[in-house]
Amino acid sequence: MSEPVQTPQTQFQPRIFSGIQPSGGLTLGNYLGALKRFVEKQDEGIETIYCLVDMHAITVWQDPEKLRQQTREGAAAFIAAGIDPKRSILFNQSQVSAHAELAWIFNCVARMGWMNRMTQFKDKAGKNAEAASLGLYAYPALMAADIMVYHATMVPVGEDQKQHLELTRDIAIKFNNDFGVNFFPVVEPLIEGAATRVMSLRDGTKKMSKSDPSDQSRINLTDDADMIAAKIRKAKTDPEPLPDTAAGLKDRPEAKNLVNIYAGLSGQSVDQVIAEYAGAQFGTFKPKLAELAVAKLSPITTEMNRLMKDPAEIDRILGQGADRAEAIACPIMEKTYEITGMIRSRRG
Ligand code: AQP
Repeated sequence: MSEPVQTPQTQFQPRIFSGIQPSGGLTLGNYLGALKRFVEKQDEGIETIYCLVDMHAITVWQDPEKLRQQTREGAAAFIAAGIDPKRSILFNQSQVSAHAELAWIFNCVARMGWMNRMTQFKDKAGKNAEAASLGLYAYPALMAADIMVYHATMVPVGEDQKQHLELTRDIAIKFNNDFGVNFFPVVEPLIEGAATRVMSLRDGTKKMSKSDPSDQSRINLTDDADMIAAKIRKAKTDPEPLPDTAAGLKDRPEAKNLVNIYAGLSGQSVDQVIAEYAGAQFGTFKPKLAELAVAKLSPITTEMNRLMKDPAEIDRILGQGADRAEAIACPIMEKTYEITGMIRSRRG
């Protein structure tokens, strides 16, 4: 990528931004890789801005009525998992138009060569890239805008988003260099915990994903206790017992995934889980994992179901969050227009 000159990053206050696409029901992967971290960061007292990125979701086809439902369900999941809309800003992306405005400017900063290297586009577009939407290709520039429009300095994400965050840094640095300013911060990805990449329950080499055609491949935050237990019972494994050391999980993707999930849910390290279950058969380990998953996820599911009974209240929370988000984004967007040479004579 570019070989930018980095400008000193002294004047930016710590601020966290992250988002989740309402492109389906949220999964255990979204929970462990993102949502659980979002709550921890809020509870650490850092300023936190969280977003249901509906504009990202439409980079692949979304039925409009389902998209609305999934956005509300996503908001309910955030709140049920512990996001407090008073302490964090919680909203849906399309209500703050500055995201799309900055994305256009970043489309003009990012280079085709950079975008061509994005592996998520290759994975999602598949063999027929010609038929993919232009939005799917430009997705990382919108993601960079989501973060930079708040001058966010840290972004908690799962492992799969690392490359997009590197691109965000490149776009910010190129913008700063092109215009001779120190305006956009160089963001830090926060990829933390034992389960930064939760894999499919049917294939330990594939990411657990809300858009996987097989419902058996994932645990949804809306699954009840029986469904969670059944999915874990049927999860693909190998015939060997669990090893004595974490190193013994190498080349055993399905076993490694289940141990990582256990560690992520229990808050233990992988070494601690292995120490407890060394030599255990999956017939013993899987019911323990199911018990733990139900204990951790059931209260979230119950609370989500309660919140979903009042969609107007969810919409109100998202609207209030959007107002607060806009109050931060608007001055940054105005300054961006000024830096890039746009006349803004309609505003004071
Ligand atoms: N399997 C995963 N393990 C760990 N973290 C994950 N995340 C997603 N899947 C996993 C993290 O969740 C956040 C939100 O992701 P997203 O919904 O914006 O997009 P995604 O990464 O493309 O997630 P999906 O579930 O695979 O969505 P679809 O199927 O619609 O593409 C991010 O921080 C991501 O790292």
